[in-house]
Order: sequence, then C-alpha cells, then structure tokens
Amino acid sequence: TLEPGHLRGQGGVAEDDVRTACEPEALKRAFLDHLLYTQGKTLEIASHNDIYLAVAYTVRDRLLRRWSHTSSRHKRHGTRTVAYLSAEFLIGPSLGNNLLNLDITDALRETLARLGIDLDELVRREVEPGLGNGGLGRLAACFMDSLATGEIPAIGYGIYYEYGIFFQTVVDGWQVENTDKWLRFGNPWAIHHPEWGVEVKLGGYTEHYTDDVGRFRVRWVPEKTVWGTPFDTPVAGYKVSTVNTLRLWRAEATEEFDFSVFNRGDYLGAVNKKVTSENLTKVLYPNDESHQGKELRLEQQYFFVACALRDMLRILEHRGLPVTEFPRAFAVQLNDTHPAIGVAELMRLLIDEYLVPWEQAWEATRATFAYTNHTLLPEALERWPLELFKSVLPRHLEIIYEINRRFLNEARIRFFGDESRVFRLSLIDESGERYVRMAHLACVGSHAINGVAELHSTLIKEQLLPDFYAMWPEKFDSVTNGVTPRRWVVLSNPGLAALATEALGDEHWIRDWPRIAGLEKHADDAAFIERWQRVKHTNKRSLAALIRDETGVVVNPDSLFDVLVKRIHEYKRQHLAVLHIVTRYHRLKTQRATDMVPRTFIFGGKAAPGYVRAKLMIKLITAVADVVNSDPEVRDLLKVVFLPNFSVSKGQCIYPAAELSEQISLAGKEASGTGNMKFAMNGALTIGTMDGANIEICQEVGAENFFAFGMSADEAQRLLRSGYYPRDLYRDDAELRAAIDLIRGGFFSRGDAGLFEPLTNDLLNEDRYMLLADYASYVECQDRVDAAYRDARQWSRMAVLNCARSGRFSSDRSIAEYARRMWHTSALPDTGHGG
Ligand code: AZC
Repeated sequence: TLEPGHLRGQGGVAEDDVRTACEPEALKRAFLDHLLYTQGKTLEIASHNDIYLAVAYTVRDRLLRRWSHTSSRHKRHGTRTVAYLSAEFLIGPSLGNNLLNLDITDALRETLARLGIDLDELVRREVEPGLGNGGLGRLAACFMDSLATGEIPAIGYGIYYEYGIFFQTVVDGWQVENTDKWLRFGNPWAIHHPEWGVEVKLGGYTEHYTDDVGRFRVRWVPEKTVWGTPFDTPVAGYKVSTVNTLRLWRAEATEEFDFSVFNRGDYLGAVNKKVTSENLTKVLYPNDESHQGKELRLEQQYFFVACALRDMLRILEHRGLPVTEFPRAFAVQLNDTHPAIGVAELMRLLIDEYLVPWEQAWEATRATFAYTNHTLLPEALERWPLELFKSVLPRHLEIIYEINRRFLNEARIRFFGDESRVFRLSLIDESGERYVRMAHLACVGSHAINGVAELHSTLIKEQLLPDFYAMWPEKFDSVTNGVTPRRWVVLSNPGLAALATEALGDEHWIRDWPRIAGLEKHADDAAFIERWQRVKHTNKRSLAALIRDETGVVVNPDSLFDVLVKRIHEYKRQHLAVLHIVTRYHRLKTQRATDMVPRTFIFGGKAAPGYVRAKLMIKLITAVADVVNSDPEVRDLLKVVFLPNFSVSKGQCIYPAAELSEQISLAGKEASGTGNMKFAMNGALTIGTMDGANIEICQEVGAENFFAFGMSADEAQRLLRSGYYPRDLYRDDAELRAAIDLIRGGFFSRGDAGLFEPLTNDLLNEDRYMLLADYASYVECQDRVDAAYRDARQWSRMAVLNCARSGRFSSDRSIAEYARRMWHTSALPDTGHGG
C-alpha cells in the first residue's frame, strides 16, 4: 500500500505542474481571469453566483490537469477499469470536497480573503445536485471517492437528470414537493462532451435475415432513436494524483427537427418530438425502495446503460484492443438491478453488431458483470410486464429468452426432476401476468453477487435467491457498506478532525481510517474528553442555529440530541420513535417525571410523493412536535423538530452534532444502512435493532457501548409465523395503549380522530413491521440511554470508543474488498516515472 502523502517527493512533472498552479498568486490570477473571461464580470459588479462559478472553474482547472495525466496513464498501462453503473449518484456539494482533496483549502481561503471574499460562505451556500434518493445513491458517491483515493481506475456511469430529487418543504405539517432546478445557475463541475455522443434505439421490432455471406443475422428496427451525450465530472482522490471520471448522460433529440414532419408543415409536431426525446433524462424517479413499472423508467435505465457500454467500446477501440478484450478492460458493477439490462445489451452488441459467437459472448458478459443487491423488500424488486418490455426493447426480450432457455436447461440438469425449482429460477415470472425479473437477469449474467452487510447477504442466500444460491454458491459474497471519512468526518466535522490529528500525531487516519483506533487510548484522559465535549457542543450549537433558522424552533444545546434522519418508510419505523416520544410526553403529563433527561428529537427525511402512509408519518411527527413544543409544562425536557429537506448538505450539519443515532428498522429489513456509520464515526451512540450493519457496528464498538433492543431477524420471523397479534400487545401494555390512544383520539390533531387512523389502525390490526412487538424493549432501552447520559464523562467515553472503533466502516475498506474479490483490479498510482 501507499504511504500517505506519497505525492511529496514523487509525482514527477505532472505534479510539479499542479503544485505551481496551486500557489496563491496563480490561484488569484486564475480566479480573476475566470471572473472576467468566463463570467464577464469584474469584482465590483460580480454577484455571489459569479464569484462561486469563477472559484469553481479555478478549482476545476486544477482537477483537469491531474485528470488528463490520469487518463493517459490509464491508457498507457491498459489496466482493468471499474465501470460503476448506477441510476443514482448522490454526490453532494463539490467545492469543499475538491479543495480538501486537492489540498488547497487554506491557500485559496487566504487568496480570496485578500480580495474580500469569504470562501467558507461559498462552500456553505453551494447548491448540491440531488441525483439520488438515499442510501443507494449516496453509497455510489462514497465509492467514487474511495476508488479515486485508492487510485483504482474507474468511471461512474449514470444519468444527468435535469431535475434531481424534489426539494421538500413542510406546509402545515405536510410534506410539499418542489422541483429541484439544480442546473438553473449552471453546473461548473461538469464538462459536456457532445463529440462522444451515442445513438440509442428504442421500441420498434426485429427482422431476422441471412446476410450476403450466408450468416444468420438480426436487425433491430427501432421506433425512435435518441441521442445521448455525456457530462464528465472529475472525481479527485484525497491528496493523490488520480482523478477519475463520473460520466452522466443526457438525452437529446437525434436531430434538431424531424424534417419529414417539418416539411409537411407541422412545425410544432416536429419540435414536440425533440421535447419528447429530452424528457427521457428530465427527472429522477423519487421512489426509494419501491418499484414503479413505468415505461419512461425502463427507457431511462436502458438509455444510460446503452450509452455506458457504447462508451466502453469506444475506449476499447481507442486503446487499440479487440472487442473480445472487453472483460479484461472493464469490470462492470451493477448497483442494484437498475442497470441490469446491461447484461442483455452487452450480449446484443457482441452478437448482433460484432458477430461474436453466442458462447464466447456469454462468457465475456459473465466475466464482465457483478451485481450488488441493496434490498430484500419485495416491493423494491424490479420486474417489468412482458408486453411493456417488449414494446421498448424487442431485441433484448429475444436475447433474454435465449439466455433463459440455455440457463433453464442447465438448471434442469443440475436439479434433475425439480420442475418447480426451474419455474422459480426462470428469468420470466409466469405465475400470473408475465414479467421479466431483473434480479434473475443480473444473477445469471454476473460472476459475483453480493449483499451489503453480513446479515443481508445471509438473507439473500437463504430467502431472496435460495435457488440461485443452490445453483452457484460460489458466486455469492458479502461486502459490508462503508462511507468516506473525507466527507463525513474531515469536511463535516472539522473540530473532530483537528482533535484526531493532534491526538494521533498526523493526518494518516484520513486515508487510513482504521488508524482512528488510536483515539481509544485517550478515552480515559480527562483533558481529551473535555476537548471532545467542546467539539460536540460547538457542533450542537451550529445545528441549533440551523434548526432555529429553518423551523423557528429554539432548542437547548445542552439537551441530548437524539436524531433520526433517513428516507421516511414504514420499515424504518419513524413512527416507533414517535410512540416513544408520546410515551415520554404522557409520563410528563401524568407523573412528575422530573428525573427525565432533557432531549431534543430531531427528524429529517423525504417521503416518496406517492407514498401516502409515509407522508402521514411526517404529519404525525410535526403534529406531535407542535403540541409538545408549545406545552409550557414540558419546558425544556422534550423538544421535537422536523428539519425539512434532508440532503447531503444537511447531513453534514447533523451527523457531527448527534449524540444518539436512531437505527430502529425491523430486524431483517434494512439491508445495511450507511447513516448508522456516519453517526458512529462522529461519536454518536446508537440505539438500534440487530439489523443490517447495526449488527457489525455493535460487534465492533462493543455491546456495552451500544443500545441494542428488539427482536432479532430470526425472532421476528418466528413470531410472524407463529401468529402475530398486535392488538394483544396494545391491550396488555398500559403505556403503549396510552400512546396510541392519544394519537388516535385526535389529541395531536385538534380533535380530528380520523387523521392518523390509517397509521394507528394498521398498527393494531396488521403491523407488518412489528412496532408493537419491539415497543416495550425500545422504551426500556431509551430509559437506559437516559441513565447513561446523566454521567456526561462516561457518555463521552463511550462516544470516543464508538468513533475509535469505527475503523471497519470506511468505504475505502469496502472498495478494497470489491477490487480484490469481484473486480480483480488494483491501484494504478502515479509513480512519477514516465509522466
Ligand atoms: C439502500 C438500503 O435500504 C440501505 O440499507 C443500504 O445501506 C443502501 O441501499 C446502500 O447499500 N437501498 C436503496 O436505497 N434502494 C434500493 C432500491 O434498494
């Protein structure tokens, strides 16, 4: 492995070049030049946005110097490149991150300060691209950071949505969605490359024919074609010379006007066709873990995958390699099934366009792809109605049939006489209306299949894909998720970063996160603990200020900051947290519960616009907040806030200020979770179920430093099988009954007893996510949290241990595992020899 800071003294000409460009005078010159020549402004009349853009271009120039050296190095060495295919990349704001990775924050801050410009304000006010929903998209962004930092050649392929995830406001307690026009003021980080445009076919039919030399061929006659062009965003590694590429595709009309229509005099019709093509990449589907069988979504998926594979073929050709070298040149990772159509598309390209024989094409395809599953929820599993699929991708359906025919023959031999298993394995679901099963296509077409935490990977093998596991046990693997400590500690929590560097004696922990273990020996040092507490308190004060600005609620920075931020979903059980808050409130009103620890409950997260129940959960949180916060009897003991529009930027303010991390999904439902890792790294203690990566966090930090509650995945399933009667739990638990009755009696809805009925009735009658079964254990565990928090010194000690023992949860570790076990790639660092 590389020594941290290996750039110094090595790196050769390229690095000298970059370093000179990063000196204060050069930075100043570049900034003023961009202001004048790119923005057309002088400092006197420049707007905030002009200044931001000129700064961003100045930084991008420096990235591009390294980027050009990186790409020529990759070309020269011809090593295997990782192509990370993902419908979402939730990268967050770029400026601060790029400055950090280029190591020019201080130089630029000083340079700009002399011009009267506050760099930190530019960083704070930067708008972020919301090109993802939640965990899956953010994971892709953390992986891009770790790939670059690990100097692994990689390209992220995805979609350049014009509208990202909606902007959430809360009106009268309800979520309201607003469009996210993130490109309105320009995106300085990406470079458009129309010259690398790709034509993508859609719809139509196929023709089977014999060519002049007597070969059997298939021609796809599309109904329409769209033009895809890439926007490249440079992705710099932390203090290394590697700069990789995030390549996102935008759809355009193939021709400005359809002249045949135009000539008929239908001008508007011609323009309309252009608009329709451009609709393809207009908007990100705002569903997290629920599949919507919409034609446009299938087109989006195929569009970006087709562009990506074409682009890889272009690179291959540019490197002078034959198409059969594809798997040696690229390792393609499928981030869930959204890009799984890539399996059929690569087959189509190889057999139809390059005339590679089926067997050879299939071998190359399987060697190329690997598939990561991110969820066990049945409603998230993608399957496309056969007729819809056929109308969009007629040739791919034929190819899928052929893949399936060969695969099922193999299965029949392997599972002799077991036709029901063959039926279950099929790529086509024929149990009712017929569907194409994308997870099955991904499994058959990949050489590796992995889950994202140990429990999740086990459940994939035992419950989600047991027949595939029986067929190919060797394909199944597990890679626990991770998050990048650059963004989630260094950028978000500068106080903690400074403390860590001082305590550890150097900055090596930033690229080698397990070294954070060195903090452990300071856990009993009173002076260190005091400083740790000061950092946390400063972060809590900043968050309190943000909460006041955004919601008007004044919270006490000396109260326990108890945080639940993530997408709103029933399986994540935000309403369980509400039941606990209502229980506390009820105790306050009915007993003189004076020994209660003052707490601020902070919620954040978006609900899918069509997910009525999740939106009602937001209303429930805000309704409880309104009552509790305005009850004078409650005083400072209980505050509830819902911070609108949870995003990467918001997360950067929230995780560092949190003391208690709520990870309360029903065991067996959360594949991994990654927020849980961000909290632990920033020294929050977790209250959590034995679900996803919580289990591994608990193992690492030690059960004595973790508040575990609730049923295990096994216990939950057994209870469900033996008959689960939530109403009995309600009947037998007075506190639970009181909490539910307050809600359904209309106490939090000005007497409107009907408002929350969809939620409370469900809890009493079905309770799919078994809140009532875990309620008592959760509340009891929260009482233990209170007791622990009363000893501030001991609490901080546990917090330090959580951070110090989070070494496993860096995405650098995840990427190292993928690289070794799935991709068979290694780092290609700049040695400084040969430029
Ligand atoms: C999420 C999982 O819910 C979360 O547990 C995991 O940490 C994350 O992926 C990254 O692996 N899944 C999604 O966001 N969406 C889908 C479709 O699975």
